[in-house]
Amino acid sequence: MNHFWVIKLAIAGLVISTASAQLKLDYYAKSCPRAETIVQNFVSKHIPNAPSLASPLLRMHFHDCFVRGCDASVLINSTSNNQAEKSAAPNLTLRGFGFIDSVKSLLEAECPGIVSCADIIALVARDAVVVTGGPSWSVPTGRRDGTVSKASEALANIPAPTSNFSTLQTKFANKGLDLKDLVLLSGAHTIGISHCPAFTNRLYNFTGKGDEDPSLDPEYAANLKARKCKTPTDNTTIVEMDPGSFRTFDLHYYTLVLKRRGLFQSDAALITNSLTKSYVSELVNGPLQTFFDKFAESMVKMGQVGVKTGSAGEIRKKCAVVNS
Ligand code: HEM
Ligand SMILES: *[C@@H]1O[C@H](CO)[C@@H](O)[C@H](O)[C@H]1NC(C)=O
Ligand SMILES: *[C@@H]1O[C@H](CO)[C@@H](O)[C@H](O)[C@H]1NC(C)=O
Ligand SMILES: *[C@@H]1O[C@H](CO)[C@@H](O)[C@H](O)[C@H]1NC(C)=O
Ligand SMILES: *[C@@H]1O[C@H](CO)[C@@H](O)[C@H](O)[C@H]1NC(C)=O
Ligand SMILES: CC(=O)N[C@H]1CO[C@H](CO)[C@@H](O)[C@@H]1O
Repeated sequence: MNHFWVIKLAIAGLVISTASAQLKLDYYAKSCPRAETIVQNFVSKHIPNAPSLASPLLRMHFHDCFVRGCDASVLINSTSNNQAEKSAAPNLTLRGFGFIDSVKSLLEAECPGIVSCADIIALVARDAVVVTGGPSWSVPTGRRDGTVSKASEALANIPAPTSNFSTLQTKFANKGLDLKDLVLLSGAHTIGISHCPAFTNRLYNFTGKGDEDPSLDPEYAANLKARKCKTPTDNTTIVEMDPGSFRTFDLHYYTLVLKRRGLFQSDAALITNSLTKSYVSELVNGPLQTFFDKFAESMVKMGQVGVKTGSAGEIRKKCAVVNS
């Protein structure tokens, strides 16, 4: 074999090994052909009866992907010698673990040991968005489940609601996501709720002088203090992030952000940078379908962050514990 062919074969080998580290559409076509239908049917049957679950199921995919890649590490229970991601502050308010377990049971009954918990999270997130009136998209599958989950890594990788623009930019860039992805994925806040502690600093003591965050619409701040987070220590009241349409996937979140009514500093940060600010305006002024298409693209991108494929990781039998 001459030099030329050795190089060509080496390149082909590289291409093949990268390709095998990728997800693909309809990965379960042969191994579990009804998998996606089973997930979709379960979501469309149960979410209308428990509409408040759609949003945390979408958020779960985000939290999963930002820590060790989309490998269902977010689902692992803590043990006596390990504080898992679940026990980290950002996860205190995650919900929907039982929902994922129910889907997993159905899939284990259909085809044991085949469908990963990580793929279930990605499929459920997509199908939950659809139920709220949002876009649908094809979810590349073939993720494998990780075996490690650490609370400290959740804290380090998931942006806090108090994050400023540069922190958001960095934390997204660390996952291969750009500023458009940041704007589009923040659009997930068009559905769901927050607890007061994620933003009470903006209402009561922004700089340690008993002041409000000047970047929050003062009328809205007054309203939140009078009707929602009545004391600085309230940790139980919930607040709609997109009041008026918090169960509908629409553009209204961005309208609020432009009106300085984004609930978190991280929402407000989107208009502190000229590029992201103009992108927010562009989305608000564009057709809903453009937001839907772009959001879907960013979800697919987020869903590929650090995925484990091939023989990496495992297919967990129970999503909350690694296989023994
Ligand atoms: C840009 C950085 C982000 C920050 C700082 C952030 C922060 C937060 C916080 C603090 C909450 C409220 C939790 C609570 O108090 O109950 C929340 C809720 C939520 N987040 Fe984000 N988030 C971000 C990006 C995302 C992304 C990328 C997604 C999904 C694509 C997402 C989806 C959601 C959803 C759907 C909820 C509502 C959850 C519910 O109703 O229980 N967020 N987020
Ligand atoms: C953003 O927040 C980080 C972390 O708190 C801080 O170090 C940085 O100085 C802030 N950047 C700006 C521009 O305020
Ligand atoms: C605001 O924060 C400062 C500094 O942390 C603290 O000394 C002060 O007591 C707080 N004020 C209120 C009203 O909570
Ligand atoms: C809320 O605050 C109370 C009193 O400070 C505390 O006992 C409780 O654990 C907190 N709950 C949550 C969900 O953080
Ligand atoms: C994981 O933890 C939850 C909450 O503590 C518990 O209900 C569930 O049974 C645990 N799952 C497994 C498989 O141990
Ligand atoms: C859903 C979940 O697992 N929440 C946990 C978050 O962390 C706290 C404190 O470690 C646990 O008590 C919760 O069970």
